[in-house]
Amino acid sequence: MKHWDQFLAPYKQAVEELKVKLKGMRKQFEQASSHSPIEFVTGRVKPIASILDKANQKGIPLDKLETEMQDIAGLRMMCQFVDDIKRVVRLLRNRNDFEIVEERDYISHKKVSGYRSYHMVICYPVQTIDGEKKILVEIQIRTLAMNFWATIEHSLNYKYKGQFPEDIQMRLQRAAEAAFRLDEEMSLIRGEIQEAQAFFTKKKEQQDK
Ligand code: 0O2
Repeated sequence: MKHWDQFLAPYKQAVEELKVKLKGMRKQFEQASSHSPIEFVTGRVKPIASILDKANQKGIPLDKLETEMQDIAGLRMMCQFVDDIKRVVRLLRNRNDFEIVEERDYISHKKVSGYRSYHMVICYPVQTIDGEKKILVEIQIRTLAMNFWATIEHSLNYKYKGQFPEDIQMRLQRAAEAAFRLDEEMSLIRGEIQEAQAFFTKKKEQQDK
């Protein structure tokens, strides 16, 4: 267990640091009184049991985890609109506190399961008492609708271990299509929504003064 604590420590540090940094981007948009493409940010270090399961499934030797398992440290950035995702991706590409190693666009190319999300794998330098350590971190960028679907599907996947009964499989496919249409509908009234949100933010600021 001591070994795992030591192994996971830089991953925990990377997640904590990146949560502050990525949440900070949202704050900056708020301070500039402009629409934030980031709704909220979450982060986690993969539980040891999930690391072992995934290593087993994918045939990754435990001494190769650092280089071959890209999502031990994971961040999620949720956006209101599909177009916000592109904006967030551009913002991340412009940063110079990490390097982008890989990008996977499961929005233009959704997975067979119906999963949609934009994945970015970055190499993030963590400063430790033994010097700099570079850590792979996966950032998943998705809309609230994509996140809703993925969260539900993930819990069902856990229950059925990927072997969904036919009716559940069909419902999940339909739910994925509904989430896609929801994103499309929201994009069409984006201007209207943002105007209303800006109005309420201003009103709240005036009340707080
Ligand atoms: P957890 O519990 O989220 O950590 P693979 O795992 O083979 O699909 P790979 O190469 O690891 O693929 O990379 P990928 O697909 O870019 O990222 C894997 C992560 O994306 C998953 O982590 C999920 O978080 C998410 N994901 C990918 N496909 C799906 C899907 O069909 N449904 C849902 N709900 N999430 C998905 P883990 O390790 O599976 O789990």
